[in-house]
Amino acid sequence: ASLEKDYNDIEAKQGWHLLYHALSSQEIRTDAQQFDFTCKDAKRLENRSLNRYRDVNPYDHARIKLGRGQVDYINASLVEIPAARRRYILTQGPLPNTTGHFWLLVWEQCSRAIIMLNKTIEKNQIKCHQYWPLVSGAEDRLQLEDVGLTVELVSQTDCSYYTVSALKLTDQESGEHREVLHYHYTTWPDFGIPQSPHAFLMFLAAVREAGVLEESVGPAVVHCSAGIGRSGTFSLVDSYLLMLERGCVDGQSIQSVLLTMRRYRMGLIQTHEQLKFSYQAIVQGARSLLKHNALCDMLNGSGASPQKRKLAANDDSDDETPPPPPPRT
Ligand code: PTR
Ligand code: PTR
Ligand code: PTR
Repeated sequence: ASLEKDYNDIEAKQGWHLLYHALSSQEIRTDAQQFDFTCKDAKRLENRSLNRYRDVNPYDHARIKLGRGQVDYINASLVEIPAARRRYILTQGPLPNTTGHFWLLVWEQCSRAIIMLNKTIEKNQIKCHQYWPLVSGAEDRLQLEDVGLTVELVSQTDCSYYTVSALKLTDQESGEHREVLHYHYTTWPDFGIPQSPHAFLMFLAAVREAGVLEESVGPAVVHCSAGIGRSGTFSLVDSYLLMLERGCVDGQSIQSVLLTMRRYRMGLIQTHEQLKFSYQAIVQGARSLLKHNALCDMLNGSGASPQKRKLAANDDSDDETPPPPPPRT
């Protein structure tokens, strides 16, 4: 209830823009003294071509180092939210020359899933390399010579606004292989928001149901183009809802959790609309929690087929789900 009150208060004051910018200056003011917020490794000459954007870099203290191979650098950060007992790897969309590094990261960190929130081409520009195979079968597998891995498409399920692929990642040296799930949200523009909180929550529930965010497996890899705007929105909503589910919010506001997450990777959430959307998704997710006790139950029962979820996603006004917060402008 206090969440909704917070939301309505900010909305009544048209306060999203102000709040968003206040958070960004607070990020810079309070945290610089406490943490080692340098990005020295990202700025090394030999690593320059490994960054997609010159202004989006991993902090040294939270960057993930690659083990084997010649390069230990990748633009990726380990984001931890102890209160939610969640960890994610947030990273940029791979470049042609970092695709091997990306898959090595997935292999070495034992990630079970990749959550991709962008399209490879947006506004007529390449925003991410086509780093996974689109055609199934061993003949069409991706060979990553530089890191000794191959990636094969095993199966693919289209759920209208997102696609789930099962990929088989094999270590050439040992012959060991693992399944990695690829969740691709295909309708979330950069610097924009998903079509509705409900659609987003359905996607989140599908990811959760697969168990790939659990503590018992390696952290999921979450990326968009820069790995901060959309990836930050996804992780904040998932974490805060989890804190509500576990009853361990303990007075922490959504803003304070976002600020904590920004200590691990800069710039998480890129616009005031994304911030507002995060609140909407959390408020709506929390309402269904009150009714059903778990987010997944809101989505027409656990074990629902992707097709059933798709149908429900197109119907934002179904009886099960209370009306969303006031529409965005
Ligand atoms: N953005 C370029 C690409 O996508 O290919 C690569 C690039 C990387 C460009 C880093 C500039 C970069 O920053 P700097 O000029 O600081 O090396
Ligand atoms: N588990 C998925 C399925 O059953 O469709 C996809 C999958 C199947 C993934 C096999 C990897 C697989 O390889 P292996 O069983 O040899 O690990
Ligand atoms: N300097 C780039 C820009 O402003 O275009 C960096 C950037 C690009 C930042 C995309 C965020 C972006 O969005 P996302 O993190 O959602 O891919």
